[in-house]
Amino acid sequence: MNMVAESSSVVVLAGGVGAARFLRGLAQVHSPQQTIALVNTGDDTVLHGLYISPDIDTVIYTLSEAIDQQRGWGLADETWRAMASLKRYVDVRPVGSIAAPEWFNLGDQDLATHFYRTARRSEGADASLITQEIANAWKVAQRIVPMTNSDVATLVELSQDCPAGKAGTQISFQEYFVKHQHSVAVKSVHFQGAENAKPNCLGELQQSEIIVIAPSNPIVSIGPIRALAGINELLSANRDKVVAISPIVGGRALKGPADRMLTELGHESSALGVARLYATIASTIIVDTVDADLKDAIEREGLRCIVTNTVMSTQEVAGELAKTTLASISEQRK
Ligand code: FO1
Repeated sequence: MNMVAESSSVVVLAGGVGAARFLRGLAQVHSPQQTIALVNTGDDTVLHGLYISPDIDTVIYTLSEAIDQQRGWGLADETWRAMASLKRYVDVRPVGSIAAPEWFNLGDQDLATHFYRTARRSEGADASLITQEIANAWKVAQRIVPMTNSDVATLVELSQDCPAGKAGTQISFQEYFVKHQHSVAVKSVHFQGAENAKPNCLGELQQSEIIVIAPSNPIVSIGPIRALAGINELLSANRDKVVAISPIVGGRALKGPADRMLTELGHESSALGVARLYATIASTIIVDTVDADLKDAIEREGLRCIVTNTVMSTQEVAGELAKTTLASISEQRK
């Protein structure tokens, strides 16, 4: 296999769990010092006055082998005593108060990360620096960078009246995902603040040998990164070195609501639907073996299609997928 030189830089556009598993595989086959993960922060939220950055923390905890494998978020061997104590306040909080939000679970050890991020923000440190410090604390060698240092919020518009609110109401991503268990129908998604937010790593993206779009939700994980000023144009102009991995396998998302969300927003919930979303910004897409029959249709959309095992149930599969991903672009160059 024609591998990418260890000295070449690779930038991975990343969401949460799928991206984190891919990055762990990439660490087996490519120098961590030459790898940058540019991570979605549209899911970020403030609860209890604490700044919480779920995708960043999922990536860092996964790369340091501290993640709870079963849940895919938070820390292994976690305890929940602070959450249990919070319940005492639920009965006394005034109507309309956002105090004691017991629907979002923050583990006792995980809380330390949110304390640290919040305290450093209050001292004026920016998101890139704080993320670097947290990654250093967890001994992560890959460079983990938030997509921007500005606040961007992914908002989900409800398509019908439901327990989350009236049709047309916009709710935050975490209310959609965790509070309402992504069970409410979506009309549109908006990335508040993205148009004025300066993206991080524009130079690194331009200079990198390869850009990988991780197997993350194309709408709410990769969408916010694409919405930042200049990113989509940069990807289009560098399409030859962009390779995407489909997060949809056999028509279904392995985790989260990507399949339903694609359908609700008028796209096809399949690797072909994902290929269409990425056709202008990626020259190559990697799809799972169960979707081998979609290869011809995908190639008619103008992308090269590579078929391999994308379900990262073991570290070995993740390493092989990373190897195939890097080789897909270097082979194209030959
Ligand atoms: N996901 C849940 O489904 N329920 C939770 O209570 C929850 C808490 C949580 C706390 C910290 C953190 O970093 C992530 C957390 N997640 C939780 C996961 C997270 O909200 C989503 O998986 C991502 O935002 C989607 O990428």
